[in-house]
Amino acid sequence: ACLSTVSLKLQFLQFTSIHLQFTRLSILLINFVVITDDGVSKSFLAYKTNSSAEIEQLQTSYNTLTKERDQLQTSYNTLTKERDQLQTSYNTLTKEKDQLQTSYNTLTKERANLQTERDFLSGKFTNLSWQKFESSWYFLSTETKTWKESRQDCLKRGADLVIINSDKEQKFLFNLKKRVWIGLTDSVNEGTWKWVDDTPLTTRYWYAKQPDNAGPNGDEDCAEIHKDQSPLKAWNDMSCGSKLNWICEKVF
Ligand SMILES: [Ca+2]
Ligand SMILES: [Ca+2]
Ligand SMILES: [Ca+2]
Repeated sequence: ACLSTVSLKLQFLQFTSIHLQFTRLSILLINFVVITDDGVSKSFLAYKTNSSAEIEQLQTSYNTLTKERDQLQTSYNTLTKERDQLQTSYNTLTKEKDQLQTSYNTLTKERANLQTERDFLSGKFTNLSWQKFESSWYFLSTETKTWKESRQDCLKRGADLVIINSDKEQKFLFNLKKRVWIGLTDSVNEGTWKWVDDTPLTTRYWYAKQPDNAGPNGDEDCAEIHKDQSPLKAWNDMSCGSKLNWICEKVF
């Protein structure tokens, strides 16, 4: 039959639209069913897609998005690795913190013990007629002895003859108002004065014209503080065999 002589009845219209994620590519499908007067039916399928320009654009954005996704994947992997490293560091630091805490607790306990011990020893030292000045303890003898015997006495007490390190210390010793041996001698090398710990003499508190090495019996190789001079000009060299008081110093 000829289509122009038949009446057309549009029986059924169907379309399907598919949206693809990312690409937004859509396809429109239309199914026509035509029925002629003599009951013959025919179906036509029509479809429409995006234009090729659109498709190209979509392809480009798809590629860009793929690239971006890959970069994100790489970043994600890197970040995952970094997170794992940080986790490891965190665990290590946590362990170290615990160890330090333990050390700290132990040291705190030890410090408390040492403070108790120090207080106890301070009392003992004071009873044994030692006196404290700045960071040292000093023992002033009541007897007189030669320089060598004086030093022996100090060593027996766990100390040594005093070494003078500052004006303050010199003034403190001078104010004891006694003629005392100090830990200074030139007996090894005439004219080269050394402290008992072997350090050379740098700051001097000699009285005028001293040291003169001019004793009645020859050499004067040991140093004393002479109580009648001025505080910072008070030293004299004496014959080591003379008997004087002495001062021991214990440094803490
Ligand atoms: Ca000293
Ligand atoms: Ca001398
Ligand atoms: Ca002298």
